[in-house]
Amino acid sequence: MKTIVLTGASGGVAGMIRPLLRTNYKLRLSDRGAAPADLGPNEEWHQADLTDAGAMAALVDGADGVIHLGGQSVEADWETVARPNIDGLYNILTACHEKGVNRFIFASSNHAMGFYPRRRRVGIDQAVRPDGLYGVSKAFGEAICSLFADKHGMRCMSIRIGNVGTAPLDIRRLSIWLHPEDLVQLIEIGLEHPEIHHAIVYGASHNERTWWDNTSAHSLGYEPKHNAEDHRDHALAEQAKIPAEPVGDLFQGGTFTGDGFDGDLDRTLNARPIR
Ligand code: 15L
Repeated sequence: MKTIVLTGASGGVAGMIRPLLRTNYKLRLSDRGAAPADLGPNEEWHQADLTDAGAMAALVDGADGVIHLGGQSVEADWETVARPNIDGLYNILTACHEKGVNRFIFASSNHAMGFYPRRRRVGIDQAVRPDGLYGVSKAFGEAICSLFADKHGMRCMSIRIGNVGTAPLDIRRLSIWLHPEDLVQLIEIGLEHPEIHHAIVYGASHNERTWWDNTSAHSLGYEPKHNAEDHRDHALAEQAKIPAEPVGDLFQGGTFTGDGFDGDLDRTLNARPIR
């Protein structure tokens, strides 16, 4: 069995995918916080902070790959975002390079592209349009994974995750939802596919209302099993409880785009595509 490091292991997404991953891999779980209460078979615990380069070197030593969910997972001030998501990501990638760990799965986010209007279909060939400092850190993450693939021969996958859960939470999530089983399928492609260099894929299930062209994932064999539309009534009922948002409802990134917005709404919405 391969040994795979999972960062952010005490978080919500990790909690949903660990039971599926540990049937196929020996997991080395890591987080800066407390260990998950439900450690299972094939799981061992290593408390470590991404900002500690020495701890990252020890963490990845002897592993076959890394699933990097760790770091700041929502919008925050620059210091809070940059320490784990910029410096920390650099630390763990450098540790992988030094220790010969060749596979790296990066949890990117839809928020790297959040300022694309909902009416636009986007793929992996358009320029990034981050919707906050968190989104900027995810665009940086994709760039540094590309660098480590090109310059150091690593095999990386950046998954632009939509929203992970057992059901979509609102109308926006009907377009971007990702069932944990489909996320695990993408991760296993990233860990195993022989031809990956740096793949950018969308972390989305088979959603009828998708805004994303996920050809890059499908060409690697991704066949999502879940469809947000099967949970349509639940999502629409939840949406009815949420107030309308003049900015957030127009863009793919939702509330992240309206947070602190004092720009030119018409220009942001109608800007000519860069490509
Ligand atoms: C993300 O990237 C966040 O980590 C998650 O908490 C959600 O906000 C998600 O995006 C989303 O866009 O729904």
